[in-house]
Amino acid sequence: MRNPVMLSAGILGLSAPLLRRVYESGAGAVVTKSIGSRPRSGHPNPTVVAVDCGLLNSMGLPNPGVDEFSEEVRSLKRWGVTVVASIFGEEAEEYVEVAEKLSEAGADALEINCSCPNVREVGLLGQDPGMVEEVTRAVKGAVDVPVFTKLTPNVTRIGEVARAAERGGADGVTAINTLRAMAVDVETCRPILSNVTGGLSGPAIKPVALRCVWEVAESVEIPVIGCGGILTWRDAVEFLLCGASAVQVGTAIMYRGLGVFQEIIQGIEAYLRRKGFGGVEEVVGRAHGAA
Ligand code: RRO
Repeated sequence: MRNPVMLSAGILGLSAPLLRRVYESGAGAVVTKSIGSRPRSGHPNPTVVAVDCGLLNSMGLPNPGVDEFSEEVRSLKRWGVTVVASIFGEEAEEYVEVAEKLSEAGADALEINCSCPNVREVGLLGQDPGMVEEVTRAVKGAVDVPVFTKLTPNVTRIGEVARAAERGGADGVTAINTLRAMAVDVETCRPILSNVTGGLSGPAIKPVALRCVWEVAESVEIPVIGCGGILTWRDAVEFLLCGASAVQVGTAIMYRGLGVFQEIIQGIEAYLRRKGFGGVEEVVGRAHGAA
């Protein structure tokens, strides 16, 4: 990666031209929307609602299926984009099928999504350390590229789930996916999302995400990728201090546009200079007293 600020999964992640635009706006790598073995239309509308402190979604894993999406990955690689393919399944075999096809198409790394809050089968998997270990081990055994496992905050002890991913051979863990939440409309007197509940992203979840990154960093030796409510360079540095080696940015695009990547990268560089740090690695985990 040319810098440690990536696009997170789920935002602008279904088409190669859009992902290329994000990369060209400065992201160090782009993570795709989560891809499964077959096409899937997702939940009926409404699937997204802006709430006062972030974005609530219940997309329901819409994606064109791995065979069609492999073409998007091939295009991205022709254009020189660093691509992390996000994958999901209902069991280890399905994850392996998708992992093999997308790494074959040229994905530089894979992110195992076992943490979607909106599809029961996938979300439950990520709450079970045994399943997280099994899926991670199966995917690692099937591909040569680095594998990250993305964790859900919707558990009591996220450090235990991170350790399970590490035992399964993960090269890193991403923390966190969205937080289960809901919104209600006072005029219709009904929940706003068709699926009733959804996943909350954006500024509201940043303190939760920081706590999760802190606990995960204390639990594993492998790198942690921080994600959840990063809008500014200052937010990104907070994640680095808590133990993240890289960060992902998604919902911030809604607030600040694609210029957000350059703003955050240049802000981190200015911070390193002002504080006299030789590089990002001198900041990673420093709040733990480690650096
Ligand atoms: O598609 C979704 O509903 C979705 C997914 Br896969 C995920 O991982 N996180 C999220 O908030 N929404």
